[in-house]
Amino acid sequence: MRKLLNEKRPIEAMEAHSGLSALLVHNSKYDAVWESSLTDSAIKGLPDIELVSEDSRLATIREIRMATNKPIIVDWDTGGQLEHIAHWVKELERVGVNAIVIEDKQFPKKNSLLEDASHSMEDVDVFCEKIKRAKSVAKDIMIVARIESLIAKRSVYDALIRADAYVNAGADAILIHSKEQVSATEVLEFAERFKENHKIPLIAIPTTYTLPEGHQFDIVIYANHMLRASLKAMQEALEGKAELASVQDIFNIVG
Ligand code: SPV
Ligand code: MG
Repeated sequence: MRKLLNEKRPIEAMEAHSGLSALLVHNSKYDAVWESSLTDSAIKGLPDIELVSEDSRLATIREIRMATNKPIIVDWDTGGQLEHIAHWVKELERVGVNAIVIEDKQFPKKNSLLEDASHSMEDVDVFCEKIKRAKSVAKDIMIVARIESLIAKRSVYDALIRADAYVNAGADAILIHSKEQVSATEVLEFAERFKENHKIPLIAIPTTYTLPEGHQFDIVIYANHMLRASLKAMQEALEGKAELASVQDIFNIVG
């Protein structure tokens, strides 16, 4: 991941939620895999509320690691309890994860894109302690601090204050999340001001907005596209409308 960041900007990461979807991403133009809490929950028929167990998440991550040697960025939600975070960072690094993202909401978080959800932000000092504990055991795995100020309807200023604190706590990269519709105004303003003071990589998840050419983000995550594509295809198949892949297409991918 760190090597790739020296070679290419922006890195583009595509979501995968299974061995099969990871094989498809492996054979695509995308540089890295995003292992999403939303899609890893949805594929099990569950809401994205930190309900899927860590062991279950790890099993999916292992499937993905078997399918591709591209970098894997894992969405580890809030990171859970402060006392547990070091354990999970070691475990994720052991299974071959390249970057772990933890977000500054309180456990159990709700999905950031959920309409009308209220979100409780974590105390800045508590979140900094999570970053420090994660960093204290990380060897090569990157620790990414994800800022949810804009999701929680706080200001760009609040996000910038948090970013300073998280960089000082040792974060290797910052992810600024937003669900601004269509225009990317607030993340672009954040990026411009963040880049004035910090050199570490900056990450965006443009699900509800589009980034313009020449943006300053170092990693761009397409967070749910493989699951959304397969959901639509499955619904169309049930309505008798879909053009199905052949069984040979499956053999061609998995052998
Ligand atoms: C995910 O893919 O699980 C994410 C991104 O965390 S979002 O769904 O936009 O919160
Ligand atoms: Mg998530």
